[in-house]
Amino acid sequence: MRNTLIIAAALLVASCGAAEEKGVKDAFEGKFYIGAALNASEIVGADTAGVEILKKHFNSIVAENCMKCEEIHPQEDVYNFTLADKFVEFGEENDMFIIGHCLVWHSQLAKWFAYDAEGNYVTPEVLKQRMKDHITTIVTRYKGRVQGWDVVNEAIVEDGSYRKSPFYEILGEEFIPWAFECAHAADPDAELYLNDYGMNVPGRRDAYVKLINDLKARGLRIDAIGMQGHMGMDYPTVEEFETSLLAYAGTGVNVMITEWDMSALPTVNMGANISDIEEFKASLNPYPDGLPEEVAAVWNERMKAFMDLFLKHADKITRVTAWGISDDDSWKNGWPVRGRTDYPLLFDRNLEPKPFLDEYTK
Ligand code: 9MR
Repeated sequence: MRNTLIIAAALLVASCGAAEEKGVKDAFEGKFYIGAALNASEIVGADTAGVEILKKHFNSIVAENCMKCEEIHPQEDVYNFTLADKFVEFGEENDMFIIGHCLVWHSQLAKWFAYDAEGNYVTPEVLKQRMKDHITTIVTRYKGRVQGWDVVNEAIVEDGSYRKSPFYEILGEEFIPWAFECAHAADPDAELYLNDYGMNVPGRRDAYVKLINDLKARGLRIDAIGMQGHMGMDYPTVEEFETSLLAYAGTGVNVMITEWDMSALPTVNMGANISDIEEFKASLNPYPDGLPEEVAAVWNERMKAFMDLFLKHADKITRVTAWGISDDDSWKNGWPVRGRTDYPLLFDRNLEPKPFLDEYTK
C-alpha cells in the first residue's frame, strides 16, 4: 500500500512537471498554429535563447522584414535571398508552417519599383511586368516550402477606400487580382492571403468583405484574411474584433490573427497639444523599469479575453501569430514614439511566458 502511494505520488509529480513544460503550441494543438515573426538575429541563430523559446512554443513562423521588397529585391536586377533562405531552412528543419511576408506592399517598397529613370511613375504595363517578375521569382524559389503568402498587405484604409499607393495609382484596383494571379501561377499549392491592420474598423471591414467576394467571383485563389492584431489597452474591443472576424469568415475564407501584440503603454495621440516636450516624453514612457503589477494584470486579462475569443472561433481561425517572441524584440519599443519600453508580446524580457498563458498551458 505504502509503495503504491509513493508510486502514485511520484507519477503525480512527474505529470504535473510535464504539464508545466507544455509549449504554447501544444496547448492549442488541433485548434490553430501558434506563430511568431522572426527578426534577423533569430534567423541566423545569434539569439540562441530566443531560438529555444521558438522551438518549444511555436509551430509557425513569418519573416518580420527579410522578405520585404526593399530587402529581398533592392534593385531591379538584384535579389538578396541570404536571410530569406535561412529563414525558410529554419522553418523546414523545425517542421514549422512557414509564411512569406509580403509580396505587394506600399511600405518598404524598393525605390526603383514603381518609377522610371526620370523619376516618373512607370506605365501600367511596366508595373504589371515588374510585379510579375518579383512575385514569380520569389514564390518559385520557395515553391512547396513556404506554405502561405501575404500576397497584398495593407491595401485598404479606414473609410474603405483603396490606399493611394503607387500600385493603386498606376493600376487601380486591378493590382490586387493581378498579384493573386501571379502568385498562384508560381505555386498553385501555396495558400494566398490578404493582410491588414485595424480590421475591426467598419469601413475597412466592408471593403475587405467585398474584395474577398470579388476575388472569389473571378475564380482566384484566396485562402484566408489576415487580421493583424496590433492592439492597445484601449483598442479594439473584443466585440468589434469579433464582429469583423465573423464578417470575414462569412465569405468562406479562413481567418488568421497575424501580427499579434498589445502595447501596455498609453496610446499616443500625436495630434495632442503638448506644451512641455520632456513631460510629454516621460508620460508616454511610464514603465521603463518594469510593468507595474496592476497594469500587467489588466494587460493579461485583455490578452486572455482575445485568446478566448480566438478559441471560441477556432473552427474559423487557422493561425495566431505574435509579432515577435519577447518584449525586447518588439517594433512597439520604437513606434510611434522612439525609445519607449513596451510589453506587448507573449514572453517577457527574461523569456518567461506571460501569466495569461498559464490558463492554457498548465
Ligand atoms: O516589425 C516591422 C519593423 O521591424 C519594420 O521596421 C517595419 C517597417 O515598416 O515593419 C514592421 O512590421 C510591419 C509589418 O510588416 C506590416 N504590418 C505592420 C508591422 C508593424 O509596422
